[in-house]
Amino acid sequence: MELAQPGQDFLSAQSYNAVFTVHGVIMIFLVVIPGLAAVFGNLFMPIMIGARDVSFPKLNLFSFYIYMFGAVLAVISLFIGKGAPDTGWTFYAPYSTQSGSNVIAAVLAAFVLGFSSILTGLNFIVTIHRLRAPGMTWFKMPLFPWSLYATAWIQLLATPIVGITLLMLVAERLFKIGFFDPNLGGDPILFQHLFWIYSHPAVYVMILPAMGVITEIIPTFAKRKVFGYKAIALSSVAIAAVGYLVWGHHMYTAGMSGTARWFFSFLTFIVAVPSAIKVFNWISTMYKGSISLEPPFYFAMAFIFNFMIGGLTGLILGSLATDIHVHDTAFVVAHFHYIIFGGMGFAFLAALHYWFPKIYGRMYNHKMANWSCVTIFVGFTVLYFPQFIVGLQGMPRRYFDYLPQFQTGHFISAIGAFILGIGFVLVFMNLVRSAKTGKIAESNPWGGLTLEWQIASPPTVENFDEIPVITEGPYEYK
Ligand SMILES: [Cu+2]
Repeated sequence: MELAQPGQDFLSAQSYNAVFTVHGVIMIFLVVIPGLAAVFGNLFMPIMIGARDVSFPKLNLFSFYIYMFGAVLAVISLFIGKGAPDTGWTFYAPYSTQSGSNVIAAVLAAFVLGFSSILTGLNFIVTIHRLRAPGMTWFKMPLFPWSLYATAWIQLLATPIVGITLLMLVAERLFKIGFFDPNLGGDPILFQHLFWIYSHPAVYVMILPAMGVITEIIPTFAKRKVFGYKAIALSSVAIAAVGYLVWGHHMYTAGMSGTARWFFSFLTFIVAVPSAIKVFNWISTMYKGSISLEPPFYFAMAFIFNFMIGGLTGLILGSLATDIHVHDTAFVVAHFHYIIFGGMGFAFLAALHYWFPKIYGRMYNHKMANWSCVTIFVGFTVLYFPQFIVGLQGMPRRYFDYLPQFQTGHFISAIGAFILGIGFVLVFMNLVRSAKTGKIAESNPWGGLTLEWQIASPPTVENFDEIPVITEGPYEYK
């Protein structure tokens, strides 16, 4: 709304900075990182591998409490002390070491939330190693658990790095220890390196479970055995591994050596390969399938479409020459939201509509779900696509005001935001109402072959009366 037209409308420049910072902190650390893995992973990963629960249920509960504590701290940071943090969710030094706003509380919240992420990752790794049902070899495991397994290793190994980085920032602010501030003998580029060594892999914490969900939905609705099962399983692991090595692509303009820059660019192109393999496999799975057009399938199609645009524009950002032009413009904002909202967000909605009847034992209104999918997709496209264009034209991101020539794109985006909002109201109304009063759903309304569809809806406390013995692969549609 602030950007719908040039000039100051609703917010001061300072509050605008605070609003996009808080938006970033809440969405990244409280919604997108834990969203799919913690919600649907906890609900369905144990069932899908034939287990009664995760390996350490109490640790699981503990990490939920840590999450709630971190969430409260993050929200409190908006209101106490000297005002909401204004650094952007990346907390870049040296500004974050000097800003008069409430940086320490927000940083500590992110630090606390990291423990929740690490403990959940640890729990999932142990569960997948130790609790798979008899006969479920690694390559008979469904692909959503595979994606969570790859994600869990990132959570376990990468999160401590950002934890330490944020503590260094706090130490610098409180005790004037010179890590990042050149005036104290520090180096601000060091912060960017440490930050992105975690935060690039963190993008895969967000997107890998999304890919896993889509891989569950497409075979079910195409009634086809998934194409290239092993390639999809191993590409998750490949993405997790190579994803550690590409952090420098956030820093092409930060003053790294030419050698470092082309090397990071090269590795970034490599990590695109396993992602492309997945898209290829999804499309091949649908080929000659007998497709039933249900709401989860529509959300999954919207995911693939958005993810392809997000992925291809990622290549533009991964190339040195083009990145220099669009660095720190609205183009980056558009790319990021295509991956995270168009990708992870749509996958979350797909998962919600796919597993809803299993979770509540009730079915929602299909027509309304389809309309909400269309509304959200239209709103999303109208909101974010113009940002590619104003970005290419040179509109810097995170600016509270702009020159008149950027107005058309911003105005269209503002309209899209309202359409998007209406779409979410539709989803919310449909699902909340149906959770209480929807038609009773069959235990397997979509004809899924994975284990969660073979038990009652909603599942009983320990999922299975008797642990199943696995003889076939997860998507054996003949
Ligand atoms: Cu990155």
